[in-house]
Formats: sequence, C-alpha cells, structure tokens
Amino acid sequence: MRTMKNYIQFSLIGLIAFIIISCEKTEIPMALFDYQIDGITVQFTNYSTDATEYLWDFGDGNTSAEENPLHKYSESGSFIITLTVKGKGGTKTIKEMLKIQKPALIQIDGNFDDWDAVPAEQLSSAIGSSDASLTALHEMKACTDDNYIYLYLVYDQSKVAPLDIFINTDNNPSSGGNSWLWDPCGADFLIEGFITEKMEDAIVFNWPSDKPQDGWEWVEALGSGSGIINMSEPKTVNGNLVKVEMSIIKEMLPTSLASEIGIGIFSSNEDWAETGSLPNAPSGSPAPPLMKIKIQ
Ligand SMILES: [Ca+2]
Ligand SMILES: [Ca+2]
Repeated sequence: MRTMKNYIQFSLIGLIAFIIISCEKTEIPMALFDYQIDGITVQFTNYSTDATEYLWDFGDGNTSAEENPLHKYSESGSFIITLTVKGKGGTKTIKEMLKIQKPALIQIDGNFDDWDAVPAEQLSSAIGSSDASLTALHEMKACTDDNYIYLYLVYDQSKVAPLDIFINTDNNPSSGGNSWLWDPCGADFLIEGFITEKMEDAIVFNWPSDKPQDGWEWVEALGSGSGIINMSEPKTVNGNLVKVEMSIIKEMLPTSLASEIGIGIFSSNEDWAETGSLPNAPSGSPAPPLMKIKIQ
C-alpha cells in the first residue's frame, strides 16, 4: 500500500510539473492595448502578454510592427485599430474603434497668432487699396478646414455696421448674382449681418437659379439666429481700426462647396450707405474678381 501511495504522490507531482511545463510552452498570447489621443496623433501602449511579435493596422491603410507605436492620422474620422500578436502559443487579434477629430485650424478667441501658423498654400488674403472709392474695409484673410471657413477682417469700426459676405460656392461665374464691386462674381449665397452684433443676426440668402444674374434677387435661405457665424470681439489695431476673426459653419451653408470658392465682402454704415469692399481696386480701375479660397 505504502509503495502504491508513494507512487500516486510521485505521479501527481509529476503530472502537475508536466502541466506547468506544458502550459509554459503553449501559453496562448493575449492581445491588449490602450491609447492616448492628442489631436490627430495617437500613442498606443501595448499590454499584450506572451507575445513576441506585434502587427498593428491603424485602419487608415497604415501598419506598424512596433510594440508601442506612435501614429499620426491625416484625416478626421472613425478608424478600426487591429492589433495581432504572435507568441509561442499562437496568434491573437483584438479590434477597437477610435475617433479622430482634427483640431480646428483657427480658434475664434480674439488671439490672432493662429493665423500666422496657417500654411501659405491654404491662406488667401486681400489688402484694400487706399485709392479705392470705398475704404472702410482694410484687409481680409481666409482659410478653411474640414468644418469651417475662417475669415479675418481689419476694418474701420466707425464706418461699418452691416456686413455682406458674397460667396460663389460653385466657383461658376455664370450662376448666382452679380455685383458692380466684383467681376466676375456669380455669388450663389450671401450672408448678411451686423458686425456690431457679432454677426449673431446673420441671414443667409440664396440666388434663385431661374433669375437673371443682375439686380437684387436674393431669397432668404437660413433665418437670423442660426449660429452659422461665430465672431470674436473686435481688437483695436490703431485708432478706429479693429480686427476680428470669424468662422462660418460649412455644413450650414445650404449647398456643397466646390474645391475652390470665391468670396467678396461689402460693408455699409448704420444708415446703410456703402463704406467698404474687399477685394477692391483703385478708383477708375476695373472691378477685381472675388478672392479665391481653397476648400479643405
Ligand atoms: Ca484665434
Ligand atoms: Ca456661382
């Protein structure tokens, strides 16, 4: 009996040892990771176990074999991350979706430093001519990102109350309304509001496609208070000259935008008398075209 018992004990110990050894040999890897998003850059941290090889698929067509990769996305969107790990015990795959939101190109905060950081190829600008007949608007800049059209405007605040922003959204001068201020024009949409009210009362007008291009045929497309424009507080440049920055929500314009659009801005005083326009030209010169803006 004793011999038998010893044999069983020995066998049990052997079996346990065998199980431990064989488990060590064939431990199936576990795929696990975490991540930290900073704008469009994601730092992945690998918490996988029993793996010696890693393959990351970032869901945007890019891959990596690093253990803890840092990846930069070029677009906003939802991406499915696939991590496949390999070890002695086999292969495991885990998937997780993450959302990337590109930070806004311009913050509407009254700090104008962000305009200096806009890549030159994305920035349009127009400086007013001091010899023009209307001089209340001094300078404008524009750029766009996924969600917004941004405008920067320097103007004489003693002469500007309502502001009219003409936009040739299809970049076709043969559709939309014309103006004596710009040639060619063909503005399909007009946003009109009081800059003195931070454009919060802005109304969006559309030029009906069945109307001739001259005259004033604008029809309201989006009423006041829609929030399509966000504007900063005016900041003094010099005397009555102030600058503001504003954003227009692309999605709220009741149209799709061509890859390049045209824009012109016109100002009036409190009595609705014309005071400024951009782009402009010296008196007696032909009217300039609308300023072109590249749509991102
Ligand atoms: Ca800013
Ligand atoms: Ca047009």
